[in-house]
Amino acid sequence: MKSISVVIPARNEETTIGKILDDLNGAIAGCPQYSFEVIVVIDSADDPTGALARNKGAQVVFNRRGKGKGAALASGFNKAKGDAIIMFDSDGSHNPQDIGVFIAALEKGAGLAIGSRVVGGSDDQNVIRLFGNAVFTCLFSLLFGVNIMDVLNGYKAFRHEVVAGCRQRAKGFDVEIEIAAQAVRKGYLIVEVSAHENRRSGGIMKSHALRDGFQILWAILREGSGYRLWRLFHWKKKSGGAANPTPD
Ligand SMILES: Nc1nc2c(ncn2[C@@H]2O[C@H](COP(=O)(O)OP(=O)(O)OP(=O)(O)O)[C@@H](O)[C@H]2O)c(=O)[nH]1
Ligand SMILES: [Mg+2]
Repeated sequence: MKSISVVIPARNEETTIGKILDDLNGAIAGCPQYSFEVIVVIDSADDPTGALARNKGAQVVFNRRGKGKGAALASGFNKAKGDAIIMFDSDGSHNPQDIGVFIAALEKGAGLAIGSRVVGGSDDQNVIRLFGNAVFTCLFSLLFGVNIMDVLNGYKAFRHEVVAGCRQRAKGFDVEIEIAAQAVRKGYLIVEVSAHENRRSGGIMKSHALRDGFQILWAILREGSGYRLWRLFHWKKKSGGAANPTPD
């Protein structure tokens, strides 16, 4: 792995973007063995976040796929040239100095590294979020046969191939499910690394517990049932179509 793209979705984050990019540029300077590109994805030319990001040396990309974090990330992935991609929020929730830990996990063989707030802690959880995250992560783990603790965390790093050739359907926060599902389907190892989540340092929350909760649940059921059917089909093909193959 030589090059890394950091993709940052940002909608009306003008109060936070400058400091975040300063801190991120500092962290990047600590990883001289890699070449980095920083891509900030905004939705409209009226959003001052774009000009501020450009001033800090970031490449600014317009999301033309419709409103939402998932749509913005897909626009960024489309432009990303790195061997690996790091998803990074623009509200101060994620600590730039953690990028080294994510990169190390990929270098050790993971296809997808997810920041775990269960291990790293969070200043931004409440009962609804904790409960929702626990239920959705359990359901995802059951359907996909993996053992993870925090599938919804937006701090993720993955090999570019995880999203290559995939149609990114998720428009909103269901993107977290789609990316993890793609990694499982393509057979990549998923690991979790410790990552602390800060409270957003300015601006306004873009997520909505009920609306995004339903969207996430639907994505888990849709992707999970598709994956189970795919597994069944491949297993049947391998076993010559026998419903209950008996050992020789
Ligand atoms: N370009 C773009 N970015 C978005 C959109 N929706 C969310 N984002 C970004 O996605 C990231 C996560 O959104 P947040 O509002 O922080 O969601 P959250 O973490 O659930 O909410 P907080 O508790 O307020 O941090 C932020 O960097 C947002 O700016 C969108 O429609 N377009
Ligand atoms: Mg946030």
